[in-house]
Amino acid sequence: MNFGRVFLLILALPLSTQACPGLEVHAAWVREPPPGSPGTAAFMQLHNAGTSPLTLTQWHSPQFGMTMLHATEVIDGEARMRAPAPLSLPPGEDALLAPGGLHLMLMKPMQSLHEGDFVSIEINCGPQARTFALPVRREPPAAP
Ligand SMILES: [Cu+2]
Repeated sequence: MNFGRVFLLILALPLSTQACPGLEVHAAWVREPPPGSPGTAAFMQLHNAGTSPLTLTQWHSPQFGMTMLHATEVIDGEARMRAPAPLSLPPGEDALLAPGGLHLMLMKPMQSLHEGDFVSIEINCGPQARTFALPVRREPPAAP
């Protein structure tokens, strides 16, 4: 049994359950920001275990001044980031936020963060939001 994975799944359980029915967050982590860094990024696998489509419209963390979903694109050999449309998650579908692709940009940290700390992330599905606690790590969690 892989206790590391079980630990992560437990940590990613929602702190509130009213909104975004069926929304699951797996293998989530926030990259430990280098000292003096203006920001960092969060990665996760999102899953809609519900029976209705979910649209993730806004992202917020009380520990950062600015939080936004980003997509990385390589244009003329240069990686650029842009804000994608709100993320649609049909029932049974997954969306992967991973280094080099979709990611949650976390800018203007309010405090220093180190491996073992947690970042609170609110995900809005329409007017309501669910909050998840994401662990800060230096390296990605091992693949499941
Ligand atoms: Cu970005």
